[in-house]
Amino acid sequence: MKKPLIGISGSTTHLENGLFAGYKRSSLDQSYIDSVIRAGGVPYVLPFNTDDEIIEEMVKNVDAIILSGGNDVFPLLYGEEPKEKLGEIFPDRDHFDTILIKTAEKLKKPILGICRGHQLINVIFGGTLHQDLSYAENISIKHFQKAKWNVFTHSISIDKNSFLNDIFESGIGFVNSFHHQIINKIAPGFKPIAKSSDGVIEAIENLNTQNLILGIQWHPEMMSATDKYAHKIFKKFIDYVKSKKKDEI
Ligand SMILES: [Mn+2]
Repeated sequence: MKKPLIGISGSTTHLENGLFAGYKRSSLDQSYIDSVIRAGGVPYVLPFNTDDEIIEEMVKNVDAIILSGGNDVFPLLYGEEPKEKLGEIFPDRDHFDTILIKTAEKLKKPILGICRGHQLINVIFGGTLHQDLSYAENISIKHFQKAKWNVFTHSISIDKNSFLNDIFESGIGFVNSFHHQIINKIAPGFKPIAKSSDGVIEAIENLNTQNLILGIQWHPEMMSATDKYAHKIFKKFIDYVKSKKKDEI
């Protein structure tokens, strides 16, 4: 059977100084690409742009999408004015990712959102975020670690009845953590499937079993080369995409 085509949302970066200061470059962390290949998928970078028709067309050409991490979500998308501790925003990318999510949902293509992608899924389907951890109550652990990207620093407990259950068989996982925003109100139609010990929603899954929409707050792509559990998340997602394709034939 052909390997599934996995579209991964890209972003844009630019150099700060010198002759090419401000000149834009399409960008995506290599680890997303390597994680998909390692798990049996064919990665396609979906380049950031602002043309709705083109964005929809890109989704039609892949079997599933992965939303990569990045800037804070624009708070007006969930009805809040920006607060003091909001980080850098990129509203055009929110628009890009929103069209990706809505098109994939409409076409019943599985969605995996990572970090910002997890947060944006929650917002697009009607949930809200805390613009910074300090605006939430009872946060007691460090969620923006000062350790290398592939080092796990905090534990999570896993919902027994979820996509993650057979990946973390013991019910406990250990993950890296590079986020200062968290889910506040979870979107209708979704359930929390992993939580840190201070109650932060670290993963969500949709209740509709016809097409998987999964959000992961940590960065499994940064760990998948060295951590079997992180690898298994990509493997199970891509295996799910494969089995879904087979059902369609
Ligand atoms: Mn965390």
